[in-house]
Amino acid sequence: MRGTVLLMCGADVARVPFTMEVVDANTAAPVFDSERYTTHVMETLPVGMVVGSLVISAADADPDVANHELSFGIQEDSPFSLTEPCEDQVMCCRQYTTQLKLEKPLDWATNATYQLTVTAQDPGGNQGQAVIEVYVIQVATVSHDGCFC
Ligand SMILES: [Ca+2]
Ligand SMILES: [Ca+2]
Repeated sequence: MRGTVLLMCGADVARVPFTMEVVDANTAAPVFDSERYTTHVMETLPVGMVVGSLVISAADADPDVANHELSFGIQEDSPFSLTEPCEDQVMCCRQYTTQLKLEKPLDWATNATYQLTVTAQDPGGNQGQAVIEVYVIQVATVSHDGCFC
């Protein structure tokens, strides 16, 4: 913002131009595009692969990168991790996206569903939360003795 300020001292008057810079404060918290995500994963998905069917995204309305850069995390112990966030400009906000990545083999017989709490956090510690439900799809395999399990 630019303007002119009028300085008066007795009969002397001076016009002094000024420029005012408005600095962004960290006033916005991350918001996910959905409170709940659901995805299905084959139990044979190789470790290291990304669950391609699911994209998790959150946005922070603060314009300054020091106030809107988001990091993601999963609260529970699970066979999944999250990929490095990707940044995108969507409408007025910066949006960050991440995906689930498999870190340990899945076994439908041991655990057929996972409920994960995912958090998005800005550099100031403001947080948003969402839930991811992962349904493991059983894949019939034949063992050495010929039985399907
Ligand atoms: Ca702000
Ligand atoms: Ca923020």
